[in-house]
Amino acid sequence: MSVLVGVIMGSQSDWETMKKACDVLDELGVAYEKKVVSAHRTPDLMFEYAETAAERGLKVIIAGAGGAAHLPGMVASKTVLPVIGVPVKTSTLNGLDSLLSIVQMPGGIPVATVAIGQAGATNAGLLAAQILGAFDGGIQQRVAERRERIAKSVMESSVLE
Ligand code: RP5
Repeated sequence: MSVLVGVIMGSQSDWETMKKACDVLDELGVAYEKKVVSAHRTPDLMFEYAETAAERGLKVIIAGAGGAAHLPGMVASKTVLPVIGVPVKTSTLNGLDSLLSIVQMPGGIPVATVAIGQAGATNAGLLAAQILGAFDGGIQQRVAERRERIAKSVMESSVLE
């Protein structure tokens, strides 16, 4: 199975959050790779990763970072693949710093920004699968089935007394 999604993060400390994106991709049978790539600590690696991503066969990149979260935007500036940015929650500013760093891209270089923290990482995995699903009926079907399972579980577990 060829690797379609690159999941990158600025630090090992982001893994607890970014694991949620990988969990979804595992669940939906989407092949991915995962790697720590830091905009500030390993800038050359970041540029190399972004510049070679498309030729290596990746279709979507999920990039998570916290604080001065430049990774998603800088990667987006060096690839024409869609980039989904995950703002990692920080202890000092609760991830608002991460969110604003990622979402406020200048016109011309988009980053699809999801919510702060683990819910955002889950949605990043789902959004990547939905993008791929537009061209792959199997993936799209599995996304639809996942939604059906969620709806069923909500309806079965709602007890308001
Ligand atoms: C960012 O700085 C990373 O994405 C991480 O969220 C944050 C803190 O990194 P560590 O100091 O925990 O390695 O680049």
